[in-house]
Amino acid sequence: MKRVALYGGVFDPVHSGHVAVAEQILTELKPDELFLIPCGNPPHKKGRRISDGYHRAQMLRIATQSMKKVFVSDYEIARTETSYTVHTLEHFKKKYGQDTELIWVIGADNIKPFFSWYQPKRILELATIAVLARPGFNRKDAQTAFPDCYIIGQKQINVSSTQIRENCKIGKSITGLVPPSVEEYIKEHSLYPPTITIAQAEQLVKERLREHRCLHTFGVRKEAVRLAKRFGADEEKMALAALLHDITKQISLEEQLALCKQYQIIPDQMQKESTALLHSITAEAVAFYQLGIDDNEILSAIRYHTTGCADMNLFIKIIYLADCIEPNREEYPGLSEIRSLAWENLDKAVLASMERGLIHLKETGKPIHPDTISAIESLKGEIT
Ligand code: DGI
Ligand code: FE
Ligand code: FE
Repeated sequence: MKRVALYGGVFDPVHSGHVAVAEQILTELKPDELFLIPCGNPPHKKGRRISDGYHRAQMLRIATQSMKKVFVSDYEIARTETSYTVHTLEHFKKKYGQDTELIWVIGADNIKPFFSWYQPKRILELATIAVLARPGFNRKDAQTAFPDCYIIGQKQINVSSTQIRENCKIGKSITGLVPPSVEEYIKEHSLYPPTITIAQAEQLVKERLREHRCLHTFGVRKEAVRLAKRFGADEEKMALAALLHDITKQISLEEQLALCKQYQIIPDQMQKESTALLHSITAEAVAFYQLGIDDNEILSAIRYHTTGCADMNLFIKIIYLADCIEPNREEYPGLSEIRSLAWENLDKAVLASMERGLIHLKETGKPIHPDTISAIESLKGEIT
């Protein structure tokens, strides 16, 4: 019977420990093929933004290029929706048919969580589990959970992707922690740039934005931090989001489209035609790829500061609102009402401000972006 082993992970980035595990899977399980499967990239979740799937897969290819029988699967990174293990296994089952044994490799720390994964029973119908032993690992735990499982004796390698990213962020060497070719790739694509400080962000604003826009940006920062205090959000994170929200506002549409191309972002038709919509998308990309910001709350606040979106978090709401009511904003009908409402009821203020924006768009004959519509509908649902 043909045997195919599948080893999934975030691989941001792949490191020497992963490579050692892959070697061990080959020597201990002797599968006909081993697939390394980087997971998809669920956008705008809380926590850290994962690097682009394309780069994570490329690093895996480079790290394992000399290993026979090892392949990298793009299946999960190519899916836009969350990819559950069960979907991946169905995919491989279809590809190889009933006569192939699929082996799903998990870490020992995943034995308990496994049973709260999506459709664990189906997973066990589709695949045999292989558990990576860790120091302090108890064989019985694995065998009780999965009676027919394989156990792979893992060597202890003290390296983690987190450590690698953190080293990169402070300019510390990662030599020896990743294969040399991966180190080269990380440098070449500056995958983990150092995170910009607030002082550096202020400087960047002054360099990239003309005086009027600078004043606006510093006004947004002031207002956003005030609202962060009022509603209990992290003030430093809010300040960074505010400082960077319009960082690409004064580059041409052509340059903005070039940034999209560079970072493999596909804008929709409306965004392609207007810097008013595109600048928030390119600002997010610059923050992530060039300025080393990987915090999803900051990134999503930048990304949605122009239109809003469904189910906005506190950061998105505050940056959206601060953008509209900052002290240097030119007067518009309803501004003072929205300003006083902001202190009392954030949601109502954001909604009022969005509805005011909608009137303006209708008056000027601009098309309404679907995110603007979802934002308003979603917020109305939250308020009532
Ligand atoms: O960048 P700012 O000027 O500080 O403010 P912003 O990022 O909120 O951009 C405001 C511009 O975006 C304004 O010209 C209107 C435009 N805009 C906002 N929502 C939509 C929109 N344009 C279109 N076509 N559709 C929208 O839904
Ligand atoms: Fe803007
Ligand atoms: Fe702005």
